[in-house]
Amino acid sequence: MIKFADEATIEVSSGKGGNGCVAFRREKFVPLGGPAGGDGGRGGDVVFQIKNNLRTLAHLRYKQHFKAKNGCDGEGSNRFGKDGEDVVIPLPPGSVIKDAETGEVIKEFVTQSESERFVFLEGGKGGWGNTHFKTSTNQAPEYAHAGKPGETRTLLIELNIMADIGLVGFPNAGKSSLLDFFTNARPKIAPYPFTTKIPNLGVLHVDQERDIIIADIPGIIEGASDGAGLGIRFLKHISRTAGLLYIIDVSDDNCFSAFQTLSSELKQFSAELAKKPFAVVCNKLDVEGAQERFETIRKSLPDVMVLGMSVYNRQGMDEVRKTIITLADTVKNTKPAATSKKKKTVSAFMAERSVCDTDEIQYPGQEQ
Ligand SMILES: Nc1nc2c(ncn2[C@@H]2O[C@H](COP(=O)(O)OP(=O)(O)OP(=O)(O)O)[C@@H](O)[C@H]2O)c(=O)[nH]1
Ligand SMILES: [Mg+2]
Repeated sequence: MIKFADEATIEVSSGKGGNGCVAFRREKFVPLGGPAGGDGGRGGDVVFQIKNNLRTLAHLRYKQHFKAKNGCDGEGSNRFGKDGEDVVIPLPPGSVIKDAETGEVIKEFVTQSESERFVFLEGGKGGWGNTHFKTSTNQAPEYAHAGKPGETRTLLIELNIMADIGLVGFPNAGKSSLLDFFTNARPKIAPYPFTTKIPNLGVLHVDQERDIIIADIPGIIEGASDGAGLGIRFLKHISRTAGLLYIIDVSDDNCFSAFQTLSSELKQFSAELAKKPFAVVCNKLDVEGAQERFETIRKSLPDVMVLGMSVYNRQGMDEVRKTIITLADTVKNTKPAATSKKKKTVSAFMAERSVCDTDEIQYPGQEQ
């Protein structure tokens, strides 16, 4: 099975401060020149920074130890040691930093602002050189301070992909086909279950100002919460969405219980996820008998928005598009203006990149 890099354990260390120096001024014609030992430099910090071109934690698979540079020791003639260089660890938006031992959440990156830097560990302070210890009674101190040590911590980094709309459905229902139709993503589509093995993201371009990110996750089957199929671990990636689309294949007789099965699996994963605004989309209306099944489902769920579509012959697609926009707006309308403004920038950024970009970094949607 392809492993989607959404978890990584890393060890980070800040740099040690440089030692203070013991030195004395020695110059011709300046007898007893006094102490002249400079201070040690500061150790480098451990810093995390959001990088929007990263979409997974694959880069942390190959490098798990990050160490900031130590500060340099102070020198004679009151010269300060150089500060140690920080180690900057890039993370994709949606990353959560946890203490590996306690599981305590240290930081959650919910924005996509690359300017957000999080200094996790500060480097050790540099030690004072002997100049600092000169007093009237001790004019030639023979001692200096050692630099303070850095700190080392083991961290668990988790990634929750950030998307506006999540697609939920049995395998083969047409989730990836929908993503392919509406967005720039080109996921693998095939007539067998579990074609999608890792989440795919796509951007639906609404207008100049607005894009909606849609997440297509691997199919859910009955018992997924107990580990059946690919399980429900990917559901966490749609936990921050504004709304969900349940995709139901109405060319299949299983369709009548599909919604109940899916929503109960979701509930077992997280009650909050199951409470998100949603709509049901019945797909494959072009197939014989599908229209009747669709009508039956619609009648059986009077309080739910149930739409019909066929990606195959482009039927009902406008309605589905409108529903996606309405669902994505639900959160926007309940949040303060500042937040929704941010959201725009977020998605506008996403629009600039193709989900199929080739890079050394693995992107969701790059299924091999
Ligand atoms: N007849 C018909 N077939 C469709 C339609 N939409 C999708 N399909 C087909 O259904 C099959 C499954 O489509 P996918 O989009 O891969 O389904 P999925 O839900 O992503 O499946 P998994 O990734 O396995 O969970 C493919 O063979 C599609 O061509 C439709 O509207 N009508
Ligand atoms: Mg798929």
